[in-house]
Amino acid sequence: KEKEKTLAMIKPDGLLGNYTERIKLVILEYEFSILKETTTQLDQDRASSFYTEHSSKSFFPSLIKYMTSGPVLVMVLEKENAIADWRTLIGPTDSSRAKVTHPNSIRAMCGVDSEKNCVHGSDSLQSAQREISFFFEEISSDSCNGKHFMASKP
Ligand code: YYY
Ligand code: MG
Repeated sequence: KEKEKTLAMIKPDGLLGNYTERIKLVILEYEFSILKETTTQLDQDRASSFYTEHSSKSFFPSLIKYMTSGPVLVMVLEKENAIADWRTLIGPTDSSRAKVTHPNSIRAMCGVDSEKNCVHGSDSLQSAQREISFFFEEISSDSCNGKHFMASKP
């Protein structure tokens, strides 16, 4: 089976709570390679764009406020079945439920509720490609005639 890439993010409460090293130990224990990583501060526009699929949800304004409240750490993880395996490791969206139903998941370990859930993982091949490009392949239209640079995609 071919290797797959996914986007993982440690959200503001994960960084604030000093969970980065613990999360990276899980990443290495499960034999993901960390191909790229960067720390960035999202502003309103970028956070809204990242979560555009949820823009009509009632929780959206609060989510954007939270996601812009501090820096995030984004990583491109690679291994066989990376997208599904990372989603399994992080657990359900609501950390308070995860603590009951998936106590060994990352969201159970370091999240709080359905908003402050500590980590993100791409949910499909399509979103993984979009989200990796969102953080790591922003080439200005001036520098490549409006075409996206695809070199690091499989
Ligand atoms: O993919 P995942 O992060 O597990 O959940 P989504 O349903 O895609 O929601 C994205 C994001 O939105 C979630 O990580 C926290 C936030 N959110 C929320 O604040 N309140 C909810 N009831 C549901 C989701
Ligand atoms: Mg999602």
